[in-house]
Amino acid sequence: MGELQVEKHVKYILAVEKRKDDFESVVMEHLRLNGAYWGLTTLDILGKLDAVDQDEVISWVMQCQHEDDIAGLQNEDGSFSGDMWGEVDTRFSYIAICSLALMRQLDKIDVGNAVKYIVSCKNVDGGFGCTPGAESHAGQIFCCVGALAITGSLHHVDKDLLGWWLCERQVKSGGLNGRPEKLPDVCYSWWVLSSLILIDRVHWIDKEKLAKFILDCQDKERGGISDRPDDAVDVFHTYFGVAGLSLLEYPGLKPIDPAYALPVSVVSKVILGK
Ligand code: 3PZ
Ligand code: ZN
Repeated sequence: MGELQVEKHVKYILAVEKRKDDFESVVMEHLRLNGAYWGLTTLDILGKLDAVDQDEVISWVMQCQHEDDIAGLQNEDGSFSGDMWGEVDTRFSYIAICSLALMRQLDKIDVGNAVKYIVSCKNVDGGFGCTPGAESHAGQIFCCVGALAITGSLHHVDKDLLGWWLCERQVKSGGLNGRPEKLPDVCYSWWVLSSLILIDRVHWIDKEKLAKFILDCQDKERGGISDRPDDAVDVFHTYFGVAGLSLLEYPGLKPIDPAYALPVSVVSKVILGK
């Protein structure tokens, strides 16, 4: 497996950032703000944020802001739509609650109703889906448990039942999958592990085997991390791999907050003012 290739991953992220005009990047245009978040947060966890020109990043991010606001997307039943077209999903509840908490503006929405909607998406297996009655999925569980953690509502979660479902996601190789019978994938190291930490059940999986699985997904020559060993790397799995290793307390990495998916240092600065 070997060690985390810190310098190689920094080089890989900087190269992706520069390569804005090739085919792959044009196809991914709508993902560029997500890409900036994945790339910059990875650099921060690795302690290498000074590798980018911060003023340049800030002015580019500011260009992406629109007039419309998050609170306007909350519906009568407490759910959130993703945009003006109206699709409803607990992913949007998480994004709204996480962003407003970071801006200390949760008072702009009906938090009680938002929590009620998320709880209505809870299933008999202890997990959560994207809408009421929809199948449990680890990505959706992270969104719901994260939003409940941020709003201080984790008492709505059956921790033993959900912990059981989540720890069953670990397969022989040590990796985690998102649903029963699926292949393991590095990004589920984040969705599953962060949820287990938030409900105090992380000791129910083999942390060492998971760390080994993530390290096995590195491209040791060119940098970057893939979904599973020997696949093509991308910024998304590079971020969730490094973030997963941070949750596993891999040496030399900055700690990441399991609910906000941002470095603990960023969350405390933004929310507590230091
Ligand atoms: C990937 N998106 O819909 S996407 C994403 N997936 O925009 C970004 N694990 O084909 C990258 N799968 C790579 N760079 C994959 C973001 C998806 C997640 C797909 C994926 C990841 C397994 C199949 C949804 C936050 C934001 C968005 C998502 C999840 C969490 C794709 C396929 C889909 C997408 C982008 C590229 C390469 C990168
Ligand atoms: Zn993945």
